[in-house]
Amino acid sequence: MTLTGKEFSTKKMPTWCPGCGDFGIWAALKKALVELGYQGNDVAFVYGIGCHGNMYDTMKVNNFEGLHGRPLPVACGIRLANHQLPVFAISGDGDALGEGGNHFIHAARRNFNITYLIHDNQIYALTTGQTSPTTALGLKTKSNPGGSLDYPFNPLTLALAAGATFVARGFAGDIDHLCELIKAAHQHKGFSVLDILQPCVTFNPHSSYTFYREHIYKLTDEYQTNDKIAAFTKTLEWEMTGKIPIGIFYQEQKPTYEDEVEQIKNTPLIELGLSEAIQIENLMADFI
Ligand SMILES: Cc1ncc(C[n+]2csc(CCOP(=O)(O)OP(=O)(O)O)c2C)c(N)n1
Ligand code: SF4
Repeated sequence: MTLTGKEFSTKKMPTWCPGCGDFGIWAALKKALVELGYQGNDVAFVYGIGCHGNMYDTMKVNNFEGLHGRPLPVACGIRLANHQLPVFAISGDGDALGEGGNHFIHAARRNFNITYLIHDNQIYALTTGQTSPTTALGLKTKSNPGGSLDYPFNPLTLALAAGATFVARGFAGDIDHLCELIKAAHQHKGFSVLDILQPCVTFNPHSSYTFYREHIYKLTDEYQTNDKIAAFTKTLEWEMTGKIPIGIFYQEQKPTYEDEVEQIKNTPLIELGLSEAIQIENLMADFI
């Protein structure tokens, strides 16, 4: 494997712990950007707060680091302001599914054209190891020293139920495969969810590279990605059998939210003059 994408690196070195799965995601993402033919100014990235969000310092693209749990509202806003600008949103599992869970559901059902990468290390890592929505039942964490009492939920099943039009799972320890998934997710027109199994070597020994390598298998071409019922079943395979499929679970074509907004159908909002974008006189007439 050749690592590419130096043109997307800033001069700052990542602050992640040695061995962190975020390195694999970072490498796969830069490789994907090169292979998609982008330059840094062609794309916008939005991050939540967490170890995943620290990627902000290292990526030479249009960057915005929002609040914890809130990258999606910013990403949706960017798409509405300029739907010609491709947008990637970067979250952790806590960010996407805990504090940001509400945004996740509604961005999915509206089908915004956003590539959503969830660094799923099954822990709140930046805050040093508390239980997150995907933490395994019984895992001892800083917030549950006696073992987590919360049943974890499944980001892929939720994404399907909420209406995401592209649903996939990748592994930070397989950079080439992850790169292909990132490209496929990005080339999909609509809300693309890519849940990435990301070992946190410091705070989650349960979800290690070894554990994943022993349990993961790749979906093959025989698996049909257009059958939603089959996709639901496939997303449940891990909890039912212990085997962990990675690849594209589901994909469908639907109009995006941006496609349906009358005012920006032909021209992005940022290119409309104020008088074209807002007809304030007509609005004011209602009050006079
Ligand atoms: C609005 C808000 N709530 C909570 C926090 C505290 N906080 C910062 S990072 C974090 C957890 C991050 O976990 P996750 O999103 O899974 O990302 P990771 O660090 O694992 O990549 C929390 C709770 C915050 N900074 N802002
Ligand atoms: S704490 Fe975990 S997720 Fe954060 S940088 Fe270290 S290994 Fe990575």
